[in-house]
Amino acid sequence: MNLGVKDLEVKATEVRRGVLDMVYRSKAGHIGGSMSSIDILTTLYYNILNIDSKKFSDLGRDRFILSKGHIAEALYYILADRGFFDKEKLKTYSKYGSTLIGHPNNKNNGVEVNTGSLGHGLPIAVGMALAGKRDNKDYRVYTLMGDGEQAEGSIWEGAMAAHNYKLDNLIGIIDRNRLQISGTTEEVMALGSLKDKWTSFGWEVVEVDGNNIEELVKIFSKIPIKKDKPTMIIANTVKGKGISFMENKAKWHHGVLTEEEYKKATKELEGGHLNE
Ligand SMILES: Cc1ncc(C[n+]2csc(CCOP(=O)(O)OP(=O)(O)O)c2C)c(N)n1
Ligand SMILES: [Mg+2]
Repeated sequence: MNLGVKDLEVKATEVRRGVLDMVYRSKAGHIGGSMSSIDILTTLYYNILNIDSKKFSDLGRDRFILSKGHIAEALYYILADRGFFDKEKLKTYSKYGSTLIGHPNNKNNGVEVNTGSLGHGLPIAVGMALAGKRDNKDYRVYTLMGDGEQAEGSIWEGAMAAHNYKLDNLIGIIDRNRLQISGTTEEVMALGSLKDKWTSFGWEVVEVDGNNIEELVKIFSKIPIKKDKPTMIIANTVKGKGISFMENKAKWHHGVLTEEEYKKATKELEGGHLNE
């Protein structure tokens, strides 16, 4: 699938509405971090990734790993919309007995890896990218991490290995929304310059506005930026993007909406994508 920028923006708003409904219905989920990542996920799933819902086991497919697994609802909505499973099933999200549990679960077609324990997506992606090189396959491996997640030591082991094995088929994305579960990333575990850190680990690093789909399409289309080097995209975003009372508020990391808040959020999203 290869939607243009305008259609991607419309789709991102649709995904935001879908996720809002899922979280409101089940009274569970991580809405702030979903909203910040939805423009990135929409760009990947509707323009960049080479995947086919009918042939998900194809060994040549691109791989996407949602390392910040707590936003499973956004991944589930997109996978259902792309035909990996029935959209009706989204109504069971986070309900007892459903396979659509609160973190990505590979009992559902389209989910590569079970994630949720932060810090594991990148090391797994490194293994997949290395396998691709050794098998002479030309697929790419993408993984989306949080900025709070950068505190996990396993990420930096993966970072070294990716450089060591010259994995230019590996693309990391950091959702740099500057918030984590209980406050700002600088308060909880200061990150300093992520660009300097990843550059010093041997990655090619670019920074983009992660809520600007036009910029995202442009940068993803240039990969690999440097031969033999893994790429890190630092995507500056707003946590809660698109719903005014959630934007930049740590309390909406996993907040549950009242009926009044739900109505307000729905109305705001009716206006379309905020980049316009
Ligand atoms: C290993 C591990 N420790 C703690 C948690 C609990 N937890 C879930 S989300 C979260 C904050 C993550 O912040 P960030 O990576 O910035 O995510 P985002 O802001 O994009 O939602 C934490 C600490 C977890 N899922 N895994
Ligand atoms: Mg964050």
